[in-house]
Amino acid sequence: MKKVITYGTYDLLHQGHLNLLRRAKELGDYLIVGVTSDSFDRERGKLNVRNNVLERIEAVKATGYADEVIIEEYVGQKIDDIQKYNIDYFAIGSDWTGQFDYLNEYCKVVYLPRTEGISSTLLRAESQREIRVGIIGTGRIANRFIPESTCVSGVTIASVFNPDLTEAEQFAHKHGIEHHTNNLEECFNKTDAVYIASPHIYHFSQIEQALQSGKHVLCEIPLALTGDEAKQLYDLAAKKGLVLLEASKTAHCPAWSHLLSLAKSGIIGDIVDVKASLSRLLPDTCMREFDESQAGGSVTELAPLCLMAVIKLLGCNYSDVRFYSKMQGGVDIFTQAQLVFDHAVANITLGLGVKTEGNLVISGTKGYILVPSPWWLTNYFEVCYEDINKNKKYFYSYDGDGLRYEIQEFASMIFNKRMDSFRLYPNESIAIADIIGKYRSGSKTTILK
Ligand code: C2G
Repeated sequence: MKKVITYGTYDLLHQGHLNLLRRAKELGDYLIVGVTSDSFDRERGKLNVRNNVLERIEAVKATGYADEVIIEEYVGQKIDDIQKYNIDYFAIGSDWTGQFDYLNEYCKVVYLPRTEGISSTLLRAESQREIRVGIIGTGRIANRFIPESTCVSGVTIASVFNPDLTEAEQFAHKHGIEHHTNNLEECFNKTDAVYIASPHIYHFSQIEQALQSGKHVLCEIPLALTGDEAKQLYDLAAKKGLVLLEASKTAHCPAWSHLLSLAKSGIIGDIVDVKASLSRLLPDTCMREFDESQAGGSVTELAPLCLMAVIKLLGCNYSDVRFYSKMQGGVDIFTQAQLVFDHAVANITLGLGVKTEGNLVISGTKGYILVPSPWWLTNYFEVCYEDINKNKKYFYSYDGDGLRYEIQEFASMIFNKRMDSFRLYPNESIAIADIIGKYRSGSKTTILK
């Protein structure tokens, strides 16, 4: 019996894929099809895949050509599979000609003719209108957002808003954006969705106005300053059938997603303790981050990412939360928060005026996971055990400024009319805002001298 293997993403399965699979099957008696996993595709730069791995596997099975479907998860797997399954032929489309010659050492490599005039990329382009995005606010993060957005297909930056027209104009000029304004309504008229990167105190009213105007919203952290505000906004988005997503960039990066699945699958046993730290000393105290009237301080600036980690790992049902802060000029330059769950505890340490190691340690009954500083730009972590021979290190790519992953998820939610993201559900985002609100109410805080 001659065995054939082929690999692909098979997004929006089309005639080109069918022809390829038929020809591959005709090469032998038994066809194995390797379908790329979502994380493997993300890693190899395929950010715009529309169907998830389960949908893509189902589509391949439905063709009737595959005798067996496997998942391709890592570089180098092809060599392992060919040997493991005793493969005679490795088949792939002619667009890859030459690139898999190294497999000739293990089996015969056949490049099959690619079907012209059709591709997943074309189908994606045809089935989607461009999402015109308006940028609200022109600060540091907005400047990083623009180049990142060009990595995500289907997204165009159509307008930029700043209450100061000259600043809006400068930003538009710098990034080649055709429209700029100091009038929010005008920005909404030019766009389908907005990215809100304005100072914290404007988030609530700007999200509300955008949703009322029928625009999808991606909002920088913190999405809101109290749980009630966040809940109102998510309720409004649901009522309007619009996407509202908190731009918690770590929640969307590939390494973090994998870390979470590993931790949740029990590789370190039951999680009993989570410690996350984030500190950033800023050059001068005149900045917005130190301005009480602009909701500055360590908690509003730095807590959202640490709280995201705690809530994704331990859930939203904590029984108590306490804060310890060091204040300067009306804002907390250092805060440590302790969250108590019935099964675990969590500590977050935040500093705008106190420097500390910015790592994340997740401790469990069988071992622990360490994400070294800067943990929030997750690209590497280590799973550690009592027996250090069992320790394992995981490396991932974290491309550019890492905002492309959240932008891709935002676009995918809009295209697929998906109202929530498993990466950060509305109730989790509300819980984060609620903890920030509890802190700001002051009732749970001890001030350090
Ligand atoms: N294909 C084709 N004709 C098209 C489009 C695709 O013959 N018009 C072939 C490709 O050459 C490939 C298969 O269909 O053999 C799957 O294509 P994709 O889903 O685009 O996957 P790809 O990125 O090529 O993945 O590591 C190699 C990858 O696993 C192959």
